[in-house]
Amino acid sequence: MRITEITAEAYRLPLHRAWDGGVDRNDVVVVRVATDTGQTGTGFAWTPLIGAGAVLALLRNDCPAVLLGRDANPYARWEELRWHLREAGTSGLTLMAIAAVDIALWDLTARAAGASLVDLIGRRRDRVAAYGSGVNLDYSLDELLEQVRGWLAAGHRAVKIKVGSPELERDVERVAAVRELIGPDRLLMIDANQRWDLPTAIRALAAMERFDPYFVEEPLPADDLAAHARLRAHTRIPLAIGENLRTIAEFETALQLGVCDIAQPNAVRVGGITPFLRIAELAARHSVPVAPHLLPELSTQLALCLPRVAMVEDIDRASFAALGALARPSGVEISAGWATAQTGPGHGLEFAADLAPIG
Ligand code: SMN
Ligand code: MG
Repeated sequence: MRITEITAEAYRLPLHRAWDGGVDRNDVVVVRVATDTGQTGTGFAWTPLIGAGAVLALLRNDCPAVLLGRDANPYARWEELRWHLREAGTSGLTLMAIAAVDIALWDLTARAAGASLVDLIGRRRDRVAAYGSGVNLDYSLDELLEQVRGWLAAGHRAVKIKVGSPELERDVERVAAVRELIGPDRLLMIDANQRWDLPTAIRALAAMERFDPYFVEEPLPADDLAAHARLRAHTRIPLAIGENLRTIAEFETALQLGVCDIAQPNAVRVGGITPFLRIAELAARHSVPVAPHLLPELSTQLALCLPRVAMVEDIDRASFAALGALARPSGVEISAGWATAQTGPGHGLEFAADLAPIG
């Protein structure tokens, strides 16, 4: 199957309620690939706010040269794209653009085989635990508890809330209130989104340990792995990192340093399904489970195939379905705290035809 056409378009998906820091939308860059055998595949890049225009430009201006006329094999095309784009960087925006193509090629390969993406990769389980998650540091305590009540009503047995307030007392009050609300048996995770420095993280985690966090996510600046190693000596709370690691090499270093107890690659940010699966294999070799970051519709499908998996993130009203981005249900469902996928051929994500293009 040779690639005959590649198109890319960017769309803006307004959030139901803005996230901290003025994030009022998610942008998605949709790629469509066609072959000489009449097969098609759809891929996407995603970003909360920054970079969709740059990713679109890379896809339109710089990717066709190494795709048109070539075999639609995701592994081979991934290596070539990465080499071809290296002078624009080997991380960040470049990987987001490669991800869109890679996801499209996996979709195309699965559809050509008449298989779901999950069956093409290799289904290891029929369901994976999901957790309720929100970007809620700016919520009042009442709003936060209301949000958590909604997750409990939806059947979640695990929830994740933000910490990293300017005042530690505020965080402690919120973590205590959520633990009280969910009871001792459900899992409570906390996410600091890199907001602490080392002494603050040590203090904060000492104060929060009694609420039994299942993990603390991004306690420190993501690129300071040495600081994570120092924090490790001060806390028994497992460390979850990965949403701001990009390359396979970065994950390998974090795993080797022993500072990543739960790995959280984002399938778009790491460059697509091809590197995501390699990262998951590396994590499994270090006895570390993967909790894919966001993108519940794709993350669920990947999680069903991984050697070691923790949970998938059910992000509050920000799945593609909840943002109104899909033409029809994807076949991925999160219900009663479990995520499942019955997608039919490919990954099942068909973007709505009436989304408004950016620019
Ligand atoms: C998060 C990061 C980026 C966008 C939305 C939410 C958050 C999470 O850190 O882990 O859910
Ligand atoms: Mg996070």
